[in-house]
Amino acid sequence: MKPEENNEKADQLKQYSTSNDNEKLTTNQGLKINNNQDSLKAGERGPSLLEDFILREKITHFDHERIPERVVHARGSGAHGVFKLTKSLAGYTKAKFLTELGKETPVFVRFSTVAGSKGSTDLARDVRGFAVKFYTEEGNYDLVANNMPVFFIQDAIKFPDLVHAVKPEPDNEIPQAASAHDTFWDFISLMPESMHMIMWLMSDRAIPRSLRMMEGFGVHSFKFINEEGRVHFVKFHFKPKLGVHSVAWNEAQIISGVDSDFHKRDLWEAIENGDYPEWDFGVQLIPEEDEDRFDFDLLDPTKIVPEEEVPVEIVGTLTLNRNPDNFFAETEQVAFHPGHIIPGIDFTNDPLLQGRLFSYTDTQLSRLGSPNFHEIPINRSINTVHNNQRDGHMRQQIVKGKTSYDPNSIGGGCPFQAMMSEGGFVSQQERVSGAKIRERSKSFVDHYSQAKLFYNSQSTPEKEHLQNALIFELSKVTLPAVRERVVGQLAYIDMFLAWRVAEKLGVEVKKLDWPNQSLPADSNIVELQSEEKEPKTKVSEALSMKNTVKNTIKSRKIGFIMANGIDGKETNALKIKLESEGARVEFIAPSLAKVRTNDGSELTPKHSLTSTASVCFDALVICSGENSVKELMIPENKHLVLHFINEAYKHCKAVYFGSDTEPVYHNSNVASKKHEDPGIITWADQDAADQFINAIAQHRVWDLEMERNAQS
Ligand code: HDE
Repeated sequence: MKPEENNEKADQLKQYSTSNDNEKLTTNQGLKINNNQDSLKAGERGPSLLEDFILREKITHFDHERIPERVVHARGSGAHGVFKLTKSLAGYTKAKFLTELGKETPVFVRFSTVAGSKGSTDLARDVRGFAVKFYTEEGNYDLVANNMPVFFIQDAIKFPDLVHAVKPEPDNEIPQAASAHDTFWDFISLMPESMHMIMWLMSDRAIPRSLRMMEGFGVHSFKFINEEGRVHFVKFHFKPKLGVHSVAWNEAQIISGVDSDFHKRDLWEAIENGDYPEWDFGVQLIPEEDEDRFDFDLLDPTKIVPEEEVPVEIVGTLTLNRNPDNFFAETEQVAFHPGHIIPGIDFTNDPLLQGRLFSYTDTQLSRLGSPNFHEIPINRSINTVHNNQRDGHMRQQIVKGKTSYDPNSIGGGCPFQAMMSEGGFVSQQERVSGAKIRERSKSFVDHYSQAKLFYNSQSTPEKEHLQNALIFELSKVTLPAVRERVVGQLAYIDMFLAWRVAEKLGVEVKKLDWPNQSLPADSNIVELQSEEKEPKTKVSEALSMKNTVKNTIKSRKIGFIMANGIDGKETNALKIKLESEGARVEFIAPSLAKVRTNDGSELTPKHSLTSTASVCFDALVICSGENSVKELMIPENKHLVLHFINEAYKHCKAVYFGSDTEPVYHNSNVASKKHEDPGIITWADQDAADQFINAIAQHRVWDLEMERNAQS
């Protein structure tokens, strides 16, 4: 499906966009403006006049351009797309967009970081939001998901505490978009329920290569209800067709300086290039009667349902195929809400989800300023809205007639309630009873088993990255007691992990003896040790990125380093081969001046050696050509070229050395490469181009990271 085809939402939005064909500049009242360069003054050099309604209108509007940024998830990137159902879920839910095979539903997706302000870097170590608005015929359905399947806390009442702890510290507003500071780790050290999420946050999942290369998870258990009223618990998953891939932490920090819009730009460019990002949409289905079959509580948002215990069934494809026309109107004003739901889907009693159901309307009121935020084009349902809600700031709808109440006879009784058979939403009739209590369920008390499961499921390089992330973060913590408490927590997950981190922090590993801590007697962390369990699933392959999709180089960015005199034929042949596999080639030269090839043609570099960096590419090619190599090796260029290569090498990327590039190769750190490094391909290798393609598809040679770093 092409973006412009069959996209009702696109048509709907078009009505609101201004076209610019030969149109004249006007005020907001439609008055044509004759001079937009000068204000109205008393004489050429005289004072400006209050009478200048054009100046005042323009400046007043400008003064009010900013709206409050989201209190969390402020920095975001959005795109339009389509969801296509490939397998009907009619046995499980009556939601039409999930039952009518082949049905295409327009969507708007917003990805975000959580902690940073709107202008912060994309590459912060953080959770990513993955919020999807499905514009279904039955109303908007929002799946407000994250790229990690669990959360820090079990109860909504702790959310403001969590967010206050991770945000910049209130006295000096430092640090921006970073969890590596005292207040975050102080809070975490006292909240053992966060440990599973901390494993995810310290893993490479928190520094994705691209928004297109990360998973999405609904986190909570939701409910599906079918036509017969049968209930299943459901967990939602998005799995990227390009696989789940991340950058190195050192690389993330450099990207934040070189291109802090790295993810936003990558998403935008991919869609502009027609490399539409795609995800498989999957569900884990659990019959209602099996609710108690697990060694954890399905209502606990700090737990996953291991895929080994309940496989993910793929039922659809999410494709993003159109960039927004206007960031503010669409990506900034889009208002998600887990409570935007449709018949066939329902909530569970997960106490985190229950709190979210309150929070999101409230936040939109404060952020968008009016209960009419649903009338903003990006938020409009494609199903027409009829109700008796009226007026309010910025009301758009002009409702005819006298009645705005129900029941009425004057308006003929309209609008009518819909029966269930007509698509009216009816909540699941769940029997609920219990004393009114403010307590945590005992079934939520095991905080370490799944943290262990996650850690044990990681490959060796992933474990090392996780250890190093903890060392980095905790080294920024100034309070020794906080560091010690975190290490004490880690000891419940893995003794080696705790020891390694402790060693680098200069603290001892002491398994926390909670009752001896100076905590309130009724603190929720007291009962822990006795509840430590072995998870039923010991290792889950789905949790390691090592096992992700590695069979494509589609949309990967390959930097070709070149100078005058490159071998036009050889370079072009490699370029064509890479592009035929879907990769994107960009030329990097000492300057932006055109580069002459040895066969007399000209190439236009996109970047100069100083305007970009290796961290912006997935792989490098050092182009062949004797004269080109000579120019790359003159003193002015040499250190830049070698820095490029050595940095890419350190970040475990694939590097290809064309013929004649021996002088570059021997001057770089790569020269001492072990023969078994499959990421370094030289002129001497057989089937070099194929080997290079395979190496790029592997994403990185993480297994050789230690060796490569030792040589750097
Ligand atoms: Fe959110 N969250 N959240 N959250 N959340 C917001 O709503 C909140 C939680 C998530 O791109 C806010 O419109 C509470 C879990 C995403 O616009 C706010 C709790 C998950 C986005 C809010 C949670 C999320 C938000 C801020 C604990 C993963 C960005 C702006 C009870 C399943 C949506 C806004 C976008 C945004 C509250 C926990 C995902 C304040 C109270 C768990 C992806 O309403």
